[in-house]
Amino acid sequence: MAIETTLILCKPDAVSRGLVGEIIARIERRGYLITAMKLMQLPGDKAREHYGEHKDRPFFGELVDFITSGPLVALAVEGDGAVEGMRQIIGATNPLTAAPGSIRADYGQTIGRNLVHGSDSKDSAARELKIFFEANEFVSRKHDLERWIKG
Ligand code: IDP
Ligand code: MG
Repeated sequence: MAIETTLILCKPDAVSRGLVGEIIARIERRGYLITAMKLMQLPGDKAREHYGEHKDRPFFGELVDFITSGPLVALAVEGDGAVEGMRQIIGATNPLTAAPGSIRADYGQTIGRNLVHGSDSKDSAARELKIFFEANEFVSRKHDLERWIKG
């Protein structure tokens, strides 16, 4: 067992289209546990920090404008191999090449409006979770983990 926590964002397009419940349902159905959750509008400085790895890419400005354009829902998601598992549920970056059954394939059309963010590694998850949550905003799902995941 390698219990990990990853950062998931329901981006502003997901909130605007009313798809947050659908996304959370898929996370819960997989058996992952939500340990923190927040509806917020991201300030520009945090958006630039979150997407720092893309700062030299031509789409960086658009990316920051979009992620700060309206409310998003940030989630900390815990489970066995949750970083890779959530990337699988979300699907490839471009909805056109995302696997059928993934969120991006089922609900997305374009790379710039692909609905969900998921951390791409354990190191990214640790870095990104700190941008969105304070330590005291996480709850323990220890008992659910024991009952449903480790059981
Ligand atoms: P990921 O979200 O699948 O990890 P990244 O390569 O980290 O993909 O890119 C971050 C976000 O930037 C993507 O989710 C997508 O919305 C946007 N993006 C990535 N590549 C492009 C592009 O070529 N044009 C426009 N937007 C892009
Ligand atoms: Mg990424």
